Amino acid sequence: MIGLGSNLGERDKNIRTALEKMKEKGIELLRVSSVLETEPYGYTDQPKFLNAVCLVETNLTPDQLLDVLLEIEKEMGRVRERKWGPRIIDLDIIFYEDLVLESERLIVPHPDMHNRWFVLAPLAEICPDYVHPKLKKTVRELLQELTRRR
Ligand code: A4P
Ligand code: MG
Repeated sequence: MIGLGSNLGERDKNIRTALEKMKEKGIELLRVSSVLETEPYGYTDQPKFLNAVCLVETNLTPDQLLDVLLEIEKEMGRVRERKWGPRIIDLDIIFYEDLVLESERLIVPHPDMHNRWFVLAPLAEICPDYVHPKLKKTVRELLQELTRRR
């Protein structure tokens, strides 16, 4: 499961381009959520985001998948400036099957996904019953909890 976000330039086009590039690189898109406009999270003094998530099928290992995603970000001209700051495109691995992985460069499931409406809302659209392998709760439950907390 991959999360997409953009809050610079032609945001909708950036999301579409990233999806196209994933396909070109042999990542099969099984389901793609709606694209939602979301309030910036973390560093809030920045433009609104468009966010989406997609369920993919790939033979790539998590590390290889991350490499491909970083390559796409680079091809699309993303420059890393501020943590949580504005970006043309941000591609995150949210889940990888029911794998739990914490290495130097990659943490799966994404460590903050359960606190992020912009991840959980589109996820709930395409896979509400998916169980978070570490928290042992469904996406639907995580979204309900977050909504209650907000
Ligand atoms: N990395 C570790 N785990 C992962 C993973 N599961 N998926 C490492 C992808 N990357 C992972 O990422 C830095 C490094 O994280 C990668 O090189 C990889 O080795 P980054 O995207 O360059 O860093 P960043 O984006 O500046 O910081 P961070 O904490 O990753 O930010 P996030 O979590 O990506 O959040 N508000 C709204 N509404 N919508 C958004 O999409 N996005 C952010 C950025 C903030 N606020 C937002 C949104
Ligand atoms: Mg990221």
